[in-house]
Amino acid sequence: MGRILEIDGVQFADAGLIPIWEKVKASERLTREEGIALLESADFAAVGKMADFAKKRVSGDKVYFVLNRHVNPTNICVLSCKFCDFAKKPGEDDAYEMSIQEVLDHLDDDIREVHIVGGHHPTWPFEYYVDMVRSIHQSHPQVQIKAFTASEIDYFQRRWKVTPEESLAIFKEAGLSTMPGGGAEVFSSRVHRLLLPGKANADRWLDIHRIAHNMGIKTNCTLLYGHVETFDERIRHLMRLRELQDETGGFLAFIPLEYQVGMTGLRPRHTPPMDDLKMIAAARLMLDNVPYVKSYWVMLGEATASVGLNFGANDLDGTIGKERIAHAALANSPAGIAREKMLRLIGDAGRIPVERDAVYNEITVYGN
Ligand code: V47
Repeated sequence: MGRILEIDGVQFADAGLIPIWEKVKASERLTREEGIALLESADFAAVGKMADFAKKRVSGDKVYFVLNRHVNPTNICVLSCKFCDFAKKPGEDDAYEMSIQEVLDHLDDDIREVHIVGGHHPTWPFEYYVDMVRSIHQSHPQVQIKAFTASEIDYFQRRWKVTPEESLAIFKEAGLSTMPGGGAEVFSSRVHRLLLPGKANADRWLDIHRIAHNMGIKTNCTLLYGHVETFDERIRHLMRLRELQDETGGFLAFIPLEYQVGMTGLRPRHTPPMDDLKMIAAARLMLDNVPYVKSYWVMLGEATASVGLNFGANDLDGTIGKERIAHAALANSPAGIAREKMLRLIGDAGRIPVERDAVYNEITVYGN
């Protein structure tokens, strides 16, 4: 760092970023080394400017959000992922199971999307999940159902011998629209061995999303960062997502999930906001083929999430209601925020709020 250089409206304190800027302007794909350089650079303002430029090419000043509800039907889980504060064993204090009626009671006619992710329950039969999707679809036909991570779809095969092709066809027929991006964590086999033994690995997670995409089911993708992974492992993860997207085009959005430290003892403190912002920016710049990058306020907090809208993100997720996974890990964001607050957070970032549905059809463009 030394002299400030200005090139095409971006000021660089870190001259090492300038070749990356040339490639971004020319819409050339970034390499692994360049991805790592973005995360390592102390010049976070320049990293953000480049990502903002790339984002504007995709969606101008629009920032999307959806009126939605997160439902986590059970926290009982056969897995013991070391990063997770949400999962409980049967009989433990705070273990819970929701009936289908309780799931339905969480919904109302204002929302457009329901997001369903839960523990890998030891005994709930596969049919219970199908009934859940069907009941939601029948009672709230206007609500698009985004349900079950690839890890859950993998578990349905291990536990109930229903292949991903079979389960996804059944869920689709019952009313499922899209799949969430959870369960990917970090694709590195080192991290897998350390933190999530027994969970669907990278190849399996990607395979299940490939199957969904080939069946016409759009999905999201995630990275859980800020625990034991390295920058190199983060960028390799993004590159595997980019590769699958080149093949199928089935990913709608990428969500960088900031690890919530909770009580797991994995890390003493959460990722500093500047590093969260660089993570969003690096994702935008590496994932040149994924249209939406979320600034996930539940994990980032509202203030950082709003700033993230100037660092390459073009989606604030949704109003959410009662989220339990991050809050079990002591996230200090509110449990749900209203449409007015969404509009304010997007307005504060100087962007145009656009209410969307689950597959990014625009419902209302505000402020026009
Ligand atoms: O897969 C678990 C993560 C994910 C912690 O697709 C944790 O639109 C942080 O996938 N700190 C579930 N994260 C959430 C998820 C998601 C969220 C919002 C939108 C979408 C989407 C998907 O939560 C899990 C896991 O990676 N998780 N524990 C924790 N302590």
